[in-house]
Amino acid sequence: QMMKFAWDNYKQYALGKNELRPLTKNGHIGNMFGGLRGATVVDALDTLYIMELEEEFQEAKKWVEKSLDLNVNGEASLFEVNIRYIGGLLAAYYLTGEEVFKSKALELGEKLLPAFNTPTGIPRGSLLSPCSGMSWSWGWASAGSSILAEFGTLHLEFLHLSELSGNPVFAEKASTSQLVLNRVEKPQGLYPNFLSPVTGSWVQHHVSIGGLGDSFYEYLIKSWLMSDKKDSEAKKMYDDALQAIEKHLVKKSAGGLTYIAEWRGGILDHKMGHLACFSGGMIALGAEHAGEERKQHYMDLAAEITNTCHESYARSDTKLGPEAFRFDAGTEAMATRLSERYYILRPEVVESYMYMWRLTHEPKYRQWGWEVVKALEKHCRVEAGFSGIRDVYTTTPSHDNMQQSFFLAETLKYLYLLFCEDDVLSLEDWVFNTEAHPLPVNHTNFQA
Ligand code: DMJ
Repeated sequence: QMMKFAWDNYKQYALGKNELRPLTKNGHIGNMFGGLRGATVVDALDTLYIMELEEEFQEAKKWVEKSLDLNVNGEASLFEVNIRYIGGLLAAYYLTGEEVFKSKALELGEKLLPAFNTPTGIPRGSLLSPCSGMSWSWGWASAGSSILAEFGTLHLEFLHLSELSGNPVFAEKASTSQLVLNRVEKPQGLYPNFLSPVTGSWVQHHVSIGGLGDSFYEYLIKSWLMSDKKDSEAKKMYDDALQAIEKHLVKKSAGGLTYIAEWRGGILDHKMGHLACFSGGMIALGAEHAGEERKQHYMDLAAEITNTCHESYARSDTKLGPEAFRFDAGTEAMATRLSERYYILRPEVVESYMYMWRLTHEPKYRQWGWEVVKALEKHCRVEAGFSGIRDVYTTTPSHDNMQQSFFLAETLKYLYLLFCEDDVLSLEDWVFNTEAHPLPVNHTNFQA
């Protein structure tokens, strides 16, 4: 019902725009996707399909067939286009077998290739009209650098593009990034967030498992799983990275909460972003494939981190979590800055509940998920859709007037899967890209 409500309102007020503005009842285009439109349609396809919202899925499919125009100009984010559009189209293809999704994914994939024309093969973050072949680094990223979570989050989709097209170029591009990262020297074994696509060296020593770093780590373990456990380079990189993270960034608060701090040139910032809360699920997913002596240890670590993220929700008045929470000056798992109190319908905490449920079957994860459902209904549902809120610490929150496309792609999908049987998109046969689009594990034989 929540998905139907979110979709129906998007369709009524914003179909063809990227996102719905539920208060003003109109559409939002934004600046992440260049000239591409319909981000919510493409992000919602697989969720509508698995929820058996047949009529709504057909509406979305029809829009893709008739109106998803890929011959567009404008500054687009390689990362966002990849995880939402390519990921969404690939998942829709694998779930339904409908050719239109495959051909659109391949056509769009071709248009992303100019971003990789750099001396190292590490792509820049942003690309203009694909036909112009121009790409550049984000103005806000340090000294022309590329961002770890952006260029490190291509592997899953690009391997499938090669598999489906028979053209190895996509897999080669993604593997080059992995190779460069594997070879570069890492401070204390950690991966900083900014790397020069020209020299292949780090530009700044900021390490985070939240924003700017997050999905790079996720794609290492998932690349290995998706390759049917053949990509041993990715697995080793994941194992080594997790050990370094645990050694240098994982801390326990005075109140006994385990969290992952950020690292700035050797100095710890005792802050955890909402984005970093995906890591409970990731560590649990990797745990059963760790060495015998570390399996239980990693499951415990995953449970502790997920518990901390739950605390960040439980300690707020709305029972939704802030964008970032801190462990300093007597504060535990709460935002201390006004600018970090908002919640924009993000999925990471329920994502970890879903993995923890599937891997442990402890009922508390379903209970925690249900708390989120109730809080979303109470504080984020407005007359024409769901909206983010500006302050999780007040029960009369002000709404931000944005129904993010990832709410339909991820938050609602993970909540649904939390209450499904384990064989609905089983973790043995599917890996979820970082936008929760399911891609099949390759039980046959493709390799980068
Ligand atoms: C999503 O687009 C993806 O999950 C991404 O990896 C991080 N940010 C958003 C959701 O919070």
